[in-house]
Amino acid sequence: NTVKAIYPGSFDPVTNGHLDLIARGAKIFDHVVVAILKNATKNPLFTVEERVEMLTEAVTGFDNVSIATFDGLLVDFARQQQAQAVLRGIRAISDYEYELQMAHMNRRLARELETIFLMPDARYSFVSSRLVKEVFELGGSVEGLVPPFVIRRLKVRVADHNG
Ligand code: COD
Repeated sequence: NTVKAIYPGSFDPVTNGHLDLIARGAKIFDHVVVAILKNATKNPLFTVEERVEMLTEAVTGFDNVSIATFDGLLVDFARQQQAQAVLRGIRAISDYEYELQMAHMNRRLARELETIFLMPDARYSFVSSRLVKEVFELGGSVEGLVPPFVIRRLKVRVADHNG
């Protein structure tokens, strides 16, 4: 009996904090599906296709991690994938309230699905996609917080934006 977990998110872009969590999940579960939400209301910096490409590159070293996209309810996608768990990261107390709300709502929608929280290495506990984008756009270094190929894509994207 194999145990499959869905690791859902926006991943705009993937950070080393996400990758730390993927590595921890890959040790525990037989299979981890990283699932990118397609129809987020947020105004994304990278298209879903670009995010798939970056995540695919980021997980080449894992043979039990795959990348997928989804829209609609997470619980419907999890059922369709026959996953038993949803993997989420908790960086600090501030993440907890939002995560708890989602976990309870998802439990109400799908009682068989468990949400599992893992904490990243402390050196990634302050890293978020939002801050990475903000710091990079303002000319700060994000070296060590995202993979090198994400920095390359950020450079291209920000150069495009600035004409
Ligand atoms: N270290 C460790 N973990 C991290 C780090 C870090 N530095 N940064 C982020 N994480 C974790 C986050 O805590 C989260 O668990 C995960 O990585 C993904 O992060 P994000 O920011 O990309 O993901 P979100 O919060 O935008 O994802 C929200 C969902 C897409 C999961 C949610 O909106 C959803 O399920 N939507 C589908 C519709 C639905 O079912 N809605 C009802 C939900 S109850």
